[in-house]
Amino acid sequence: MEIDKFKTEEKVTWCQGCGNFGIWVALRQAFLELGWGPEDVLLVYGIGCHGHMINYLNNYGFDALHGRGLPLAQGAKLANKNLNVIVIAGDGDQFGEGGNHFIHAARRNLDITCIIHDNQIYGLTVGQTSPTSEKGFVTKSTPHGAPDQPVNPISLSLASEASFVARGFSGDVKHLTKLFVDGLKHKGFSVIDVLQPCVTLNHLNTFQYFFQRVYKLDEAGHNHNDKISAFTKSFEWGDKIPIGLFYKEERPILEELLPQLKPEEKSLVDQDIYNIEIKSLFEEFK
Ligand SMILES: Cc1ncc(C[n+]2csc(CCOP(=O)(O)OP(=O)(O)O)c2C)c(N)n1
Repeated sequence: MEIDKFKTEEKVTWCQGCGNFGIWVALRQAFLELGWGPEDVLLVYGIGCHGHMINYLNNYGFDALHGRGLPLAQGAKLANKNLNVIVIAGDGDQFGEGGNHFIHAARRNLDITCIIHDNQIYGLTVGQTSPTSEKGFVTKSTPHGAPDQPVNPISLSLASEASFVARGFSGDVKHLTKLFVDGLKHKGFSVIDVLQPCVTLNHLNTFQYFFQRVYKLDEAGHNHNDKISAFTKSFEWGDKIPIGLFYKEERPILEELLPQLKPEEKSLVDQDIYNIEIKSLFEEFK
């Protein structure tokens, strides 16, 4: 079982049947297909049930603050461009507290992958409305139904200029693995929003709910190079819910646009900082 090399011996404490299991398996399968070892990857985690994955994956991991995975991940990638950097976020984590980071990370186009465990609820704090909860959704924090329009992760990603935008479903691990492989291979900021049912607290957006509704964009002839079609598809939610790759574009990543990070330069962590002449700098600021 080669896939087990990415796993720790920790006891998994997610609820039985949790949608996080599908993501956990698909991610390990993707690493295997990419030929990456545990040491080739840094995962930066937000705070929430999704963040518990740090205990179950055997890669480099960093537990960020709630919503702050992206700033840390960007710092790590800027310092060491040879690392494959992934952010593991929740819908509350990334679109609530971390919403502003998301917009700017997307348009910056560093070579990072952001995976959102989208269960449309706050899981770890046991069941408050999240930014992606459906309007009218009744929870402890909205007993009369959520009054706000939900954030649309796909159209937000497109409008924020993410260069790879996809949606997966944790009930279809094979399809999700392919999206992870493609997103991780993509040179630039890739977003994969994963429909991840919370079996304990969200009794609306269940596995059954999604099994009845999801269909695959590639099988429906969607052109993922067309941003207008991607936007149109992003608004489809109801009896039919599209999954797959909405949009992909090739454009220079941040590293290619900054002289000090250019491909021919070594990673910042590998550069010699011991014999730098800094006197002239100090003179300038006198
Ligand atoms: C700054 C800050 N605000 C609030 C919290 C409390 N908190 C911890 S987890 C969480 C919600 C988690 O929901 P989500 O991001 O959707 O992740 P899930 O647990 O569903 O995976 C909140 C509000 C916190 N830890 N830090």
